[in-house]
Amino acid sequence: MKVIFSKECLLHDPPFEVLGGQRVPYFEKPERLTIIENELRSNGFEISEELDPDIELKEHILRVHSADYLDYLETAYETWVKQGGNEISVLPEAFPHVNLLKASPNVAQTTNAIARAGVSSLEFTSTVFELFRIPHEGLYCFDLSCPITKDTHKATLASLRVTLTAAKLLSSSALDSIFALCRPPGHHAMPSLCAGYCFLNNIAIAARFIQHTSSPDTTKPKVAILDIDYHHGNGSQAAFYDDPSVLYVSLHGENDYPYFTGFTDEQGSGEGEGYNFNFPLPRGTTGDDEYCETLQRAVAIVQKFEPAFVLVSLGVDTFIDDPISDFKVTTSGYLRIGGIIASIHRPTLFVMEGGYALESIGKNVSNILRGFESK
Ligand code: OKS
Ligand code: ZN
Repeated sequence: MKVIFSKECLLHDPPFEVLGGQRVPYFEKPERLTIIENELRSNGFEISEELDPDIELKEHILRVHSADYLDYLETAYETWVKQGGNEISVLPEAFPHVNLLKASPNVAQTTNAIARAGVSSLEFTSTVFELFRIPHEGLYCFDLSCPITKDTHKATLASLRVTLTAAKLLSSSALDSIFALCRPPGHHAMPSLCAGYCFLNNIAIAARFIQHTSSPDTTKPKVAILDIDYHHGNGSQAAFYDDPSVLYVSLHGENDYPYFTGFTDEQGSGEGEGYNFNFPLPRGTTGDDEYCETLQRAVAIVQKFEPAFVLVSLGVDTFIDDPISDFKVTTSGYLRIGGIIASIHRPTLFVMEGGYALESIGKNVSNILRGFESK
């Protein structure tokens, strides 16, 4: 399997995050990628650092994200520093609650950079915003895991370019699979919100990219997103919630981050009803057998949809020793997981998401890809 990678993805390197009520070293580290890169190289994978320079990122980003959010990501660091913020990172400290917005319609009009980072939760409060005619600006984060450093946006764009280069190669050639080895990850990012280490939703943008760049005389290809990261991809789910041309299927830890989404009764809306499937699995007990059984059911749903392409949100934070997650999948379990995904028999784009057990992350990712290839 061909692997696309870029060293620019390593530039995002915040020193800390706030997790479980504590300041801790940032889990989503650049080393994650270099460890995977090295492991894949020693397993004989072909790794290409040649990115497609012709893809107009902005045009494709705007199919998923809002223009004001993209502008924010581009300028947040500079504005923050100009206003006297520390030079380490932009990190919000205040999130106006929906009830605060109701009581004070001017809350989003602040020009203070600290407030702009946190004035937030547009996705949850957009109706309130419309009701009170609050301008949709400055509303960009819902947790404390997305510090924006000097080079964050550069790394984020590289991450997306890796993904879209891979998507283009897959959709324009006879390849049956390809892996976008990239970070920061994407599946939590919403139209106007960063969260959970994610800034731009790589896989959602890739799905739209494939649909919009496919040959005009064929019908718009159906795309399935299979999300095997430990966490629910709230951003990917939301991007296609009312769209029957993109199926979203996720397996994830029940009652864990991002907490407010990923329930079984989230099945899509309007025309998209019946094209969104969530499989929350119990924390603490879900191991290889339980996981693979549910994955088989998820794969059957994908097969029935008959997608032209399958996009996999590849997280290995389902691993037994992952420091922030609670499943018990083993290194050899990932071989089985790769094999089950291969049984869909469709051109498949793997996009890197989470996974934080540095000692095993390389082997775990490599096993998914090897398991896929050996079927
Ligand atoms: C809390 C965020 C902690 C969990 C982030 C999970 C990131 C991930 N502020 N998503 O797939 O791996
Ligand atoms: Zn995750």
